[in-house]
Amino acid sequence: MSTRLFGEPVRRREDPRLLTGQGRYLDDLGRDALAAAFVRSPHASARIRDVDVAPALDVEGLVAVYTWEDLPERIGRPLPLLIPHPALTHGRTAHPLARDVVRHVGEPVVMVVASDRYAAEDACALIEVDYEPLTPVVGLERAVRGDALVHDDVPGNVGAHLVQEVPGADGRGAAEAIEAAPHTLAFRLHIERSASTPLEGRGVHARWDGRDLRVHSSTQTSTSVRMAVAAALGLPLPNVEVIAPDVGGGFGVKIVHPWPEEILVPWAAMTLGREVKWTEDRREHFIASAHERGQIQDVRVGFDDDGRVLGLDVTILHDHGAYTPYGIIVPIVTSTQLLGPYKIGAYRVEFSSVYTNTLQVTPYRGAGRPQGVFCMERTMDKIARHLGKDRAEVRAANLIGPDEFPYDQGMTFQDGRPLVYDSGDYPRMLRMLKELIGWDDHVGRPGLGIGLGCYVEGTGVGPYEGGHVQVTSDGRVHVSTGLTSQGQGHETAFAQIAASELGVPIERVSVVTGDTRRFGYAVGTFASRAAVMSGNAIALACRKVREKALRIAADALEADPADLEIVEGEVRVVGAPGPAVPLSTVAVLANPLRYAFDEETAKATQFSGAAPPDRPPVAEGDEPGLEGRDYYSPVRSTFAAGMHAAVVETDPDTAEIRVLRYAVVHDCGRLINPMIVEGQIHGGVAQGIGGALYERMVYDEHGQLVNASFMDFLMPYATEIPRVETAHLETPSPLNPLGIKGAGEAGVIPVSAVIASAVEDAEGFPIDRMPLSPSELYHLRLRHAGQ
Ligand code: MCN
Repeated sequence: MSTRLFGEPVRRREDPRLLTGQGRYLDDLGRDALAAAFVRSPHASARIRDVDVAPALDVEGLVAVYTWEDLPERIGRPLPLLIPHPALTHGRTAHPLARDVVRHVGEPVVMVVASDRYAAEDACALIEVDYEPLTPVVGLERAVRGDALVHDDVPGNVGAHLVQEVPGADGRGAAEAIEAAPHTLAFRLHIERSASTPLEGRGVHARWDGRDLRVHSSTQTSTSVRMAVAAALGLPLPNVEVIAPDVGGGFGVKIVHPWPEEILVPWAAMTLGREVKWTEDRREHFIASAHERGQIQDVRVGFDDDGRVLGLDVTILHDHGAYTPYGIIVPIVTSTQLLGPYKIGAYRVEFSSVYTNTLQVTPYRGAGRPQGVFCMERTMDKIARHLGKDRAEVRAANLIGPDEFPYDQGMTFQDGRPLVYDSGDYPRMLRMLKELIGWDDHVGRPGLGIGLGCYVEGTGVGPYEGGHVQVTSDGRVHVSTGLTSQGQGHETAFAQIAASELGVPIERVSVVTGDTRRFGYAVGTFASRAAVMSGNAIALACRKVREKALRIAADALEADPADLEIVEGEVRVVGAPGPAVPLSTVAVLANPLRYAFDEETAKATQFSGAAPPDRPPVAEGDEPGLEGRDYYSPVRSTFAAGMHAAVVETDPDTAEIRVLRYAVVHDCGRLINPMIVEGQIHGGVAQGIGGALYERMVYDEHGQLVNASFMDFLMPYATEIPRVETAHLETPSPLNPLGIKGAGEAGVIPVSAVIASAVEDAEGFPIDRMPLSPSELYHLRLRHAGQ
């Protein structure tokens, strides 16, 4: 079998386990643990006058009840603000349990620990919290009026305000460029709130043995949870382990760290000296985790007769809910990556991020990009319509050329580094897309529409990620990296990288992620960064191991290491089928305590059992063992890109929107595994169709989320998702050794823009808001017909 596995569509090795129910998720652990449950606020805005826990104390099985007052000082502090920004002048985070005010429905007020979840929930139901309801701030229009405040000390509810301006080549600002342009347009776009909604909600399990704390969490960032828990509980880092078991999806919501429950459950486990577990239920996930997407965007654009954009001015109003644990990353990403694959004359973007008495906002797959792409692509379509031009042609007139890389957009990426696109071929990508969907052959007829959308995505954000690779004396390769997996197929893709780098069959490679016992330093899985960051770190660690293996084997083969290669797990002279040294043997030779795993290796190395060292490790200064660790830290992010097109049909009577075809051309640099990337894109497109046509968080004027269940929050079924036709373009990134760009979020990013483009084509009037339900489309038809 071949060991050149990089780029092959290897079947996901984790799937048989996960698909046959062998996965071990958070709730599979700690079957005998005490259960935690929470009393959560039923009000969107209220002062807590009193909490009476007495009625709950007689519940059989009750173990403990905690309010904010019961928490030690270091646990009761407001949770950390993870990504501060100078523009976030009024950042606010919640206390783990509400102190004296609640600011959204679902905010935790009391924690109950009991023998099982039934008892814990019974006790929660008996606890009496006396609230003084306050006027809730719901909706962006209400928030900016500023006549009621979410936080008393945040005037006008404005948490952050930022203006960024990139003048054109002639030095003119956007306002001036728009003023002078032959054509101008102005319009407003709305995107409603949605959420990650992974199949598995959040959950924490903790066990304290008097010295060490072991925490399992359904998280995207186990190392950060570890640091947060250690800091909050005052424990030295080596005494805290955090493990992400199998995680049933995250899609962004599980990057927040620590969640209040991630501090409270371990603290309760330590305080009580018992295992404690909390598993989020679906309603809790809707009202007490995080949402995203809600934004209003006002656009002014100036362009020439060819549709080239001369000036673009965008004003964004972002709803970040009641708290800002993740700072203002979402509107920052929208505003900095809005320009997509285009050369825009002059650009000005301004956003205000405002508090409302709704659930907090943190990144959800795409993280602000779907809103930005919606803005840019609606703009392209409106320009085409205004000029009577083909929509693809207008885009082509604005695309960055293949010889213009590195291309500096003049903005600053969210990590503070310059926003420079590293490589790509956007015109070719557009040609590929047009051919794939049959753009030029599409025959328009009422009710049938075609649309398209383009985007770029900064992926593989730093600062670093690491990899450790160890070859053991049975010839197996053990790979570990600190970031976590939620279903992306890392076990397979990272094994492919290691197998290719080390020249071993993939069956011999095992991969561990998200376990701080195996790898303690990591940033986490988000922002489509795992493949770029851990993939390269693992490759670099493998290269160290390879170098050492060749050096040791060279001794045995009496050859020059430069003349050696590893094929099928054996070191041999390049191109010579003669004598070879298996990596198992090299691993034994690399360890002064020479313990051969099997008889064959014992014979080859003349060592069996734990023989005393007869000589020092192989070379002066070498560490024992055939293993290596390395870190990868990028100079800046690498830019993936994609273009999507869809054909939709809208029902003349019911206004139902059906997606008949969906085509994707995608460039994530060198593909590690095209099948995994396609799976990621398909999943993303499905999530995007959900966001375009079905999913929204509906708050009433009291701040109650009225569709907080899967009965009322519509997700698409497989029946609503067409087969996604995918083509790849591979422009390797010059920024990292493997030439990779990220892929995990890509599928979702342009979907709302693409569907809007297609529905607009079918209906003939502007589509300026997402999601779009049949009843909304019906009312738009009436309005357009003047009724
Ligand atoms: N890949 C590849 N070749 C490339 C790039 C990526 O083969 N050139 C593979 C990678 O090896 C990996 C997968 O594609 O198996 C995604 O890689 P990457 O783009 O690095 O994304 P991450 O692994 O960092 O995953 C995070 C990303 C994000 S940000 C969200 S949100 C998301 C997503 O992945 N959440 C997911 N996809 C998800 N998929 C599942 N099943 N569950 C989630 O919660």
